Amino acid sequence: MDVDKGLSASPKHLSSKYFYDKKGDALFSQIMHLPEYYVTRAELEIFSLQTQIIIDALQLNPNTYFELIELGAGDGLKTKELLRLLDKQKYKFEYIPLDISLNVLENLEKSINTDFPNIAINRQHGDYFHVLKTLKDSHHPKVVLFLGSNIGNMPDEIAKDFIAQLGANLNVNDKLFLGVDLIKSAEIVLPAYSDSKGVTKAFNLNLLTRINRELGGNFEIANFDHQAEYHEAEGVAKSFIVSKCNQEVRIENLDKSFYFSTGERIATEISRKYNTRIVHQIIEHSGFQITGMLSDRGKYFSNYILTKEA
Ligand code: AVI
Repeated sequence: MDVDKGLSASPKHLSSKYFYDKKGDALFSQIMHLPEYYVTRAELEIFSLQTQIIIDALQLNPNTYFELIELGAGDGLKTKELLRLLDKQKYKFEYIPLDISLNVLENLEKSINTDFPNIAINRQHGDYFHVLKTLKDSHHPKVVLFLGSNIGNMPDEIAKDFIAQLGANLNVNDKLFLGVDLIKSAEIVLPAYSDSKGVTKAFNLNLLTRINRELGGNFEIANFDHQAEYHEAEGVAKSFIVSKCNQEVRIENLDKSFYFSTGERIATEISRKYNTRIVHQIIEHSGFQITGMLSDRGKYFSNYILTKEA
């Protein structure tokens, strides 16, 4: 349905949430290690060098049981830095990672059980909006981690709505630890979304391979290219799939053909970059206040501590 709607629209679009099948997970994992993709490294630096500062900023009480919920947990690389210190300092908590990919969650659970046998883990499979409703079921204090600038893949209005819903489902003093990529020059941002090895290209075009496999499409992948765009004034990196020629593509399960002209683009992803003004806009009317902020030494990335107020 989404695919039909997106490819019938003008301009055409496909949702970035469909990037993450098994191949997409593996490609994103590669992206995180690319020299051009500074995002993961910058946030990992914050988690490795400022772990105690994070714990202090979250105002956790070692004797009060809490839930550590991670939205879009991925491989948990950064979170493990925090888990290690919480475990060492004998905090009482349950780690609840949520991800849209079951494959990613299974791997994460295995590695947490191996690395941290004392930490209770309760994985949740689904999309972000799904977890919101389950939050109210428990009355323990909560820390929600939303890292990696994952929020940047939502248009501002959706992000605002999401944070408001999150706020409405949390209690006073609960925390949202939000990781955002900061607005910076195109010289730095653009290569992160159009790397020299073509991994991001493969990640983007995998959407078409997925439509071929799951919906009986006949996309000729070589007839499409990857394109990234970023203007510092706007602060949003945008990814597109571009048709290299005039062509028609048949999608059997939709019983429909779609026409692409040379140079025509399918919008596939936005990655918003932030500053404190934009974070303020996004949390407006959500009941959250900014009560802290940490950055890496290069000032590429920030983690905001948002506290739910009365
Ligand atoms: C998951 N997300 C925050 C990544 C980003 O930077 O927007 C996805 C990504 N797309 C291309 N490269 C990485």
